[in-house]
Amino acid sequence: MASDRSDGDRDSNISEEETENSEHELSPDLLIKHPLQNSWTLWFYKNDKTKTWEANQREIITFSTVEDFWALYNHIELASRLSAGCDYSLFKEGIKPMWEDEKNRKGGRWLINLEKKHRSSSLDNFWLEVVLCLIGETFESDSVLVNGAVVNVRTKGDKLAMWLCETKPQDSIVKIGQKLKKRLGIDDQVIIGYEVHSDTMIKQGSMAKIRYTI
Ligand code: MGP
Repeated sequence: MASDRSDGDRDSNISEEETENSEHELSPDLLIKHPLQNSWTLWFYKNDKTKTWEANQREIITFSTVEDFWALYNHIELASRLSAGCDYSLFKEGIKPMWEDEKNRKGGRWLINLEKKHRSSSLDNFWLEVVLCLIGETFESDSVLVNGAVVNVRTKGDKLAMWLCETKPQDSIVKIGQKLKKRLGIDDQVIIGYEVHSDTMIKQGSMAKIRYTI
């Protein structure tokens, strides 16, 4: 999963910084990291058939500053490069990325199904945008309803989901979905649905009952 991605721009930034550091002492202001409102934990799921679903979920790291987020993001593999069957989940610290967690038990998810062809064009941008919505508390007062988000890398088509802790009030749940759709630049004609976890758990076939659509 680790990749230490770097591109030309980033390389030149680092070398500029390194040059600066060696010439001057950094002022204390530049050493202070920018705290996030919440601490977030990254989880990685790898489909090992010899283990239970729960045992395949691995807690990777918790971060609580902007700088630590970018250090992590630049270090790990892009979602589009993970093997089929893997997931990344980013949840508020203390919440496990599973239906059974006390904070998820009564909640649900806004689900975005991607067509296969969108892995190369959209998956990584969408996932980054979803993550920035989370850590940037984009949903203002409704951000308290947000538990986390998951990206499922699947041969049949990748999925992105934002997990919320409640299924009501409808207007707050819908507002979050609309904002998410707007941030991702998803066309108005494309309909996304909100599923309640208790329905997803017992779904027959590939579709769970949809509570709200936008
Ligand atoms: P999935 O990984 O969310 O989707 O669920 P996938 O692989 O696209 O499969 P599909 O069924 O949606 O088409 C796959 C399976 O993982 C589920 O059927 C469950 O067996 C298990 N699973 C997924 N989640 C999110 C949970 C969870 O929160 N708790 C438990 N116990 N099992 C889960």
